[in-house]
Amino acid sequence: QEPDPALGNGGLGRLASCFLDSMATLNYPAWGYGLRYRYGLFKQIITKDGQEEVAENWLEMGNPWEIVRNDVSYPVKFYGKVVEGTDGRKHWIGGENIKAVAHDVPIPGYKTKTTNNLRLWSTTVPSQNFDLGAFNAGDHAKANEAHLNAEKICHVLYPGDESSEGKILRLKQQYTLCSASLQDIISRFESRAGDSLNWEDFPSKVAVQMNDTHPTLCIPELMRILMDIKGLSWNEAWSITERTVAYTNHTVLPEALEKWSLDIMQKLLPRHVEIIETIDEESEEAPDAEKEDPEYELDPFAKYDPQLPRVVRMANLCVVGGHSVNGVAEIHSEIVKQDVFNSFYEMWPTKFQNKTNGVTPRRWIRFCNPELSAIISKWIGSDDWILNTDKLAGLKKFADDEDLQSEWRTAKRNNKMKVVSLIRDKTGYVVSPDAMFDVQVKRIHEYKRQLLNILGIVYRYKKMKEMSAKDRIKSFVPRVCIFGGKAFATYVQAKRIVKFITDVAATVNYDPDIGDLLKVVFVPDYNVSVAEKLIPASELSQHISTAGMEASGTSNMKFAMNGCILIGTLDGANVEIREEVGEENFFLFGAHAPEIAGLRQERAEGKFVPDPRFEEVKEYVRSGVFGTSNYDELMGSLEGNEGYGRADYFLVGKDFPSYIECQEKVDEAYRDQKLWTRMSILNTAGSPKFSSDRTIHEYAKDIWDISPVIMP
Ligand code: DL6
Repeated sequence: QEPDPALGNGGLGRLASCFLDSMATLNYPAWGYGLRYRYGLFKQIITKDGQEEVAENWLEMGNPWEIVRNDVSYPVKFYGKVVEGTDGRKHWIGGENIKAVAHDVPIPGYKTKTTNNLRLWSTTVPSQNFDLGAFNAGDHAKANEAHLNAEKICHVLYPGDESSEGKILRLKQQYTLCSASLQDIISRFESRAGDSLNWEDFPSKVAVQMNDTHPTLCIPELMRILMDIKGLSWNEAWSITERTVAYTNHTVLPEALEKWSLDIMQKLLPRHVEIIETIDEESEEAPDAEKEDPEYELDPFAKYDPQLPRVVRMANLCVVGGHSVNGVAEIHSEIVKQDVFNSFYEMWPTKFQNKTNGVTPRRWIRFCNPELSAIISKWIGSDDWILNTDKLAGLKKFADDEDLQSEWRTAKRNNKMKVVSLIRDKTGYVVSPDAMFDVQVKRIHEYKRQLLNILGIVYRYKKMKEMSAKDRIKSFVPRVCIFGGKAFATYVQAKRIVKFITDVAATVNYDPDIGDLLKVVFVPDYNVSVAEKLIPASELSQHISTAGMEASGTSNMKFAMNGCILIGTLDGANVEIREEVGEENFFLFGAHAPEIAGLRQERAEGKFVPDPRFEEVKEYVRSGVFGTSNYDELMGSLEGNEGYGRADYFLVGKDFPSYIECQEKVDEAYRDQKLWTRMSILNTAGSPKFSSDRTIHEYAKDIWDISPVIMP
């Protein structure tokens, strides 16, 4: 009955959850660290004006799954200054002092006694910081100031960072996570080593995997602790840090690669800036091959534009400081090597690896789809597949078996019935379980191209309206088109897309000419619990990002495992899913990654000639069919109208014709239910690779150098 923990944002955090499940199940001695956000990101409410955000108070009723460890807490400092002590060491003194307190969430493995730990930090003040004098003098606000300052660090995930207060808060969050977690790791290392403490052993006992760049400060923080507190030399500390820390890159979008203002960092973390500057100087010995591409030049500081304030590029620091850098799908890891971090790659080719993401089959088949799980176990002959997904391949030989096909369809239909109720409860819309369930659920982002999907739906609707009732029924397969996902609160274009989808729904769903032939639904507040219902009920799912922009995607894997057929571009893990399930069981469309730069150039030069069907659909939207909202900004952004956007940067117009043609093939395939069920079975049978167990074995072997430890 408890709500979902509001600890994450999208695929990045959910991947970490799957990894925790796999690490425990496979008996790897590995912990997760994070912040215990009181309100998470936000709760999404859909109104006639689009998305609204309210605080997500997931801890309102307490959290029965955590153990508060008041005995495990660490001091964390901000601001202050650095002085050199008589001992020759640097001392970071003064400033603001807070305390991070551990909250432990046990992560039990499946069919093993191993239970690992997810340690989440909450922030408060050391008790002596309560200003009793001010309180008794009636200045309650002043007395509470320190508390509020400390506690707000863990109030929300991704606090708005347009203001400088917001930026400082985010940096405080990142540093709190790194500092408290490293102090915790080091204290365990020291207490286990006892009298035979030898810092040289540290990298063979500890591996720190930085999940994207938010924990980058682990690098200077580990250096600081080793040098300033434990008394090691720079060279000793650097060698230990480098061998301990590794980095996973989860995005190549330039705007998502974190850059921190040196000014802010200097004030908040003066000792860390000294350390980063020394790392920078040392790394300058390496050849600077990046002159033509200053955005990604080697050193962690952007010096290329003297007009701009200096920033620290966190990803560069991770690459310099870590012993391993990995992308999260084959195509993404290639882009990391050949493009984003090419000069680093040329210098340190062996540092770069690929670790294709995965998802846990325990949650994403066995738990969320019990009916399909029972069918799989029956036909494979055991439930071993839950621990060994390779066994799923055993379904292949039954793909055309009529009995399996009939059981498979019944399970899908029952799952669809549950979603019919969910949709009615959450949106009021009544949809038919006989229609194809076509789903796109993920964060709302221009590169993920929900706009391409909804414009495809608008095109379909327009064609339906132009036909006689008889032709309409003959020409189109009935569909329920389901969307879900949050737009970041300050991402205006993403919020316009949400509003547009709900406007289309409000017109189409009440059109008596259309009936059950087409329904459009936006499920509010998409989260893991909603995904657990939608994914098992889906028949077609959309993974339609501009090629090269989605690092991996993980819901694509969950859908495929649950016998849902994908329509997608050659991007992220789609590429590998298509290879595994067979190209005839995947609906492919769109431009390929190596073409994208050229296509953008073509647009910029005004050489792109849009398909007449794309012009037609935009015109239709502008004609006001979906209400009086002004869609000029949205449609204008697809036209290279400089006033509105970046000349269809995400190439919706370019891919539109191949997308709608591909959707026609989807209809055709769905009409043949035997063929469709075969494709569905082969998707499940082709998904063994996408278990996070496989991914975790690879991290353990290639990066962490650890083996399973079976608890006695
Ligand atoms: O690797 C997990 C997940 C990928 O599946 C998605 O493709 C990718 O977009 C996501 N990346 C991020 C990066 N975020 N930031 N900041 O969320 O990672």
